[in-house]
Amino acid sequence: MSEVAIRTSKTLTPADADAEVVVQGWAQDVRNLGGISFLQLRDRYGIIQITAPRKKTAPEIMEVMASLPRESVVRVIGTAKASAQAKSGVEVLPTRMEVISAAAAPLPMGVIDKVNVEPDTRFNHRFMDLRKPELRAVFEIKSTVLNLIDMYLVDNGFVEVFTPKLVASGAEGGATLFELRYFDKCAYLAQSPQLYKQMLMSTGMDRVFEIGPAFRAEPSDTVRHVSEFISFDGEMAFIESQRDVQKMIEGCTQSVIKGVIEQCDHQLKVLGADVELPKAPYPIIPYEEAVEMVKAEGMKIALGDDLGTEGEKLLGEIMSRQGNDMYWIEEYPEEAKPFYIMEKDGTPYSYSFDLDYKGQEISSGGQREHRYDRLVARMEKKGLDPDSFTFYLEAFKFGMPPHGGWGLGVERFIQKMLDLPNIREAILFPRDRIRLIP
Ligand code: AMO
Repeated sequence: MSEVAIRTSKTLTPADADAEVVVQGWAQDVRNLGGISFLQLRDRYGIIQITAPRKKTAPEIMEVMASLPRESVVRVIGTAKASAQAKSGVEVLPTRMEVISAAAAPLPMGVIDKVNVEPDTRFNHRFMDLRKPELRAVFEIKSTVLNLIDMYLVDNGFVEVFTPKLVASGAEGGATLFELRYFDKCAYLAQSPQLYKQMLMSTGMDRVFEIGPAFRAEPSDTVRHVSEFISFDGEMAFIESQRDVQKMIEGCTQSVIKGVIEQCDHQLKVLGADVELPKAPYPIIPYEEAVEMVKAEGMKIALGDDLGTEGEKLLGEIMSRQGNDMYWIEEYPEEAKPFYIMEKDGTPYSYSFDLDYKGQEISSGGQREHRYDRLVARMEKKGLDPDSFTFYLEAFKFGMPPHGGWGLGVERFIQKMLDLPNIREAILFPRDRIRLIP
């Protein structure tokens, strides 16, 4: 007895002609035309056409096909036949058909229907939404991005670490902290690994990175804010200046985008996305200059003000006209930056930077204040109580090298790389002010 070969839409080819094969997937579409029935069977990679001519097919299979609800999971055993009509050049004539899991009707939303479905309906039934190949492609690309980040950082001597997500104090301002009960204490969900990655700089582990969830109680309902995102953080000790940090991010983002272009050809096609490698080195725009640039384009802004979404977008347009998709904005006013950023003495500025991609901030970082007294003074200046940060400050008292680092929002990076209209398209189950389910 010949063995039945398991095939997917990727591995079934005209070379299988006349072989007995087994294929399985979701019944995307069934057409019963009297003398012949067609089933479009969808799997991870695409579509397999099942063709059942009445004269050559067992009556019980014709019966199953006549009443098969769309999106049911089906296993088909049959004979592969070369076919000029089937897109892949091959179809399967069924000899057995098993409905493994019948789908209820009506479906909460269509998978192939071209009607515009409201985003809320899509996200409410995300498991069904994600049956669309172009939506799943984003997550295959995201997985490649994370893999490429890992490889680049490990190649550059970084150690991957995991810091607590249940924490006693926040690093990025009280307004966006999620508070929760932790036994008999109050705790928070980590907004970033900031305090921990810095503490690690005093251990001798001089290059660390972390890719993990970060939580922000963001009240703003925008296309680039969510309350849970994946943060890619790095911290490096013994830096000469923030330039060392910028060089690392630049190398990493270049390597990742290049890798996506090389490895995700299929996914990019399915998505209809055209990814271009941003021109490097990325131009560096001092904050003061950035303000002048957007002012010259008519924006009302004064030195010291936040560029805001409007300023970032406008700057993105100016930079895009010059052929630059990625660029740095650096040396922000120290007042606008968190306590851990080093001040640029004798100026109102700081050793800080943002990395913007097509008019949107995707990363920020800088050189840290590693001198204990200066750090405590900066905390006090920001209205923070150093006593609530004792565990962190202690690491600066007993030998802390100069250091710097960054945080990069993985979904914002992917959003811009793939030109997705909303950050939520790069998150399987997004969380925001109104969404906690599914
Ligand atoms: P920052 O607060 O700028 O810096 O955050 C770093 C990056 O994280 C992403 N990000 C978000 N993405 C989606 N939704 C949000 N609500 C959200 N908030 C932030 C952005 C942003 O650039 N500790 C510092 C980093 C450092 O200095 O090392 C920090 O967290 O892409």
